Amino acid sequence: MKVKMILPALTEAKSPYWRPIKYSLFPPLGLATLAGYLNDDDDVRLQDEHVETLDLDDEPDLVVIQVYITSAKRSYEIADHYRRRGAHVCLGGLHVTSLPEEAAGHADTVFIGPGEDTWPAFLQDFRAGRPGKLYRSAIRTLDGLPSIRRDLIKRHLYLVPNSIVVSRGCPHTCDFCYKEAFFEGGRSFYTQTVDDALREIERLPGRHLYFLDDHLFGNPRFAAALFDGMKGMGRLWQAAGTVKSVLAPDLLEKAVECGLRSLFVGFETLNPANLREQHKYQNLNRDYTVAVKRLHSLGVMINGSFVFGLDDDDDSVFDRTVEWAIEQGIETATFHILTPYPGTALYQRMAAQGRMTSDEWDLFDTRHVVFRPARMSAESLEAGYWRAYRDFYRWGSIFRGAWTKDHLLGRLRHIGYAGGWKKFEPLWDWVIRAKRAGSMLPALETILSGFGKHSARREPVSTIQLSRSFQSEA
Ligand code: B12
Ligand code: SF4
Repeated sequence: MKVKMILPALTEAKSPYWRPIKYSLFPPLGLATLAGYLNDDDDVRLQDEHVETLDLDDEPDLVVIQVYITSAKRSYEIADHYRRRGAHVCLGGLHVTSLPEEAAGHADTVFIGPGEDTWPAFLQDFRAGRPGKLYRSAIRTLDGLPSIRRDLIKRHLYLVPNSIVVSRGCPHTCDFCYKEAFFEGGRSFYTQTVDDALREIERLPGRHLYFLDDHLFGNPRFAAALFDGMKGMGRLWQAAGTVKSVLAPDLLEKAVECGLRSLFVGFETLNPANLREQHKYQNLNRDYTVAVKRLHSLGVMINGSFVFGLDDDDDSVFDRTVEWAIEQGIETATFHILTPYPGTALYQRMAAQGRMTSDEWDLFDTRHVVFRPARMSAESLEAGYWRAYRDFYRWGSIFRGAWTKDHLLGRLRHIGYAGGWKKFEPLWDWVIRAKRAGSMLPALETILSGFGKHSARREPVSTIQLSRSFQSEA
């Protein structure tokens, strides 16, 4: 059987003028996971439109497309094209789960939720000549997964070819997050066994890893055992975690011991009223400053994530947030405009209040305003968002942030990392066009390793400070 798997890109990722590095970071892990269920004699081809031009002249029997909200329009175009050519087209992923009826207009089969149970069931039906129209995931486990088909990934096209996920979902339920909708009808947070996770890590060549788990620290027992198992492997790794998990005693130290060097932290907002509004209770009453100090004292760089446009935000939110992030010495920041994804509690609330202003899915990219903000105009929100990026990544701000570190290597590392992402964009553009993103990995590893030596000051934040800020509510 000839199988074609496609990750379609949003327009910006294919721009002839400018290619941001973020679209050449990670390979399509979801599709490579699904490819593991195919037979050895199936002829499978995996294409990622973010990094290569799609070959649409082929004639596969089965086409599998992963649909994100921002690439939905493009996904449907490709799906229609292959259906006209007589292929059986399967659509799945986050956006299909949010709006299965919309997707069904462009597919022979649609899939709701994660694919580890539905995809093998479909394959069996398809081979037997009786494929269903809709498959809904109900069994949530990562036990006994077939090997991810990493051989299908064109590693040299990605800066971070070693991306990995060892869990699915997250234990929390923030209103703006896609995760409750995606995992509806079953468990919404589960992990691999520690042994399976370690085996997958061992398959990955080189030193660098990026855990794409929503919340790698979400199950502390699993995380602790994983970090113990990774000790001595000589890895350098990055991941995402919550403020709460950073403040929890011991786990972070274990993570650092086995190679954690940079963490994506969902601060989201500095305003407790906004946190309550979004049911992001795990961030409430946490001292963000202590969390930042704790990470920095252990030599972990921070990518802080912030959302603008929450109901308590007014025009002052941009400058206040950027200034705070610079003063804290946060190395990189990711800003988002609040985006209500269909299927989320936030979307339902906004729709009920008549505040949704767009259903152009291409615009749901966290850079456009698609709802009516409560305390500022849509124009101010969009302008403030872009200003925040400009202000945070000015050389003056980068140097100011770097100078919060009290040793030279820490400062250089800060400048190298922050500058590397945003100040050398023409270089990234060139590297991507030359199809050499993978060749920049050694530079990333050097910066993460603190220029070859562990850059942590090893000055733990005092235990009293920590236990005050880590109040053990759920
Ligand atoms: C890595 C990542 C990226 C990478 C690359 C994506 C890639 N190569 O796959 C980059 C940096 C490019 C990226 C960019 C963006 N991203 Co992003 N990203 C992620 C992240 C962190 C991990 C994705 C991943 O690998 N998951 C692990 C794999 C195993 O799971 P999976 O891909 O979901 O696949 C499983 C299922 O979905 C299902 N499945 C998927 N497809 C199909 C198809 C069939 C037929 C079947 C049966 C099953 C199936 O089965 C798979 C196995 O279970 C997710 C968060 C998350 N946890 O998913 C956000 C996430 C996907 N991103 C998101 C967003 C909003 C964006 C951006 C718009 C952000 C921005 N402002 O630029 C852009 C645009 C993306 C685009 N191209 O349209 C949202 C998507 C929301 C939505 N409703 O679509 C997410 C969920 C983050 C969030 N919490 O909001 N992203
Ligand atoms: S903590 Fe992050 S991943 Fe978990 S529900 Fe909230 S936003 Fe989503």
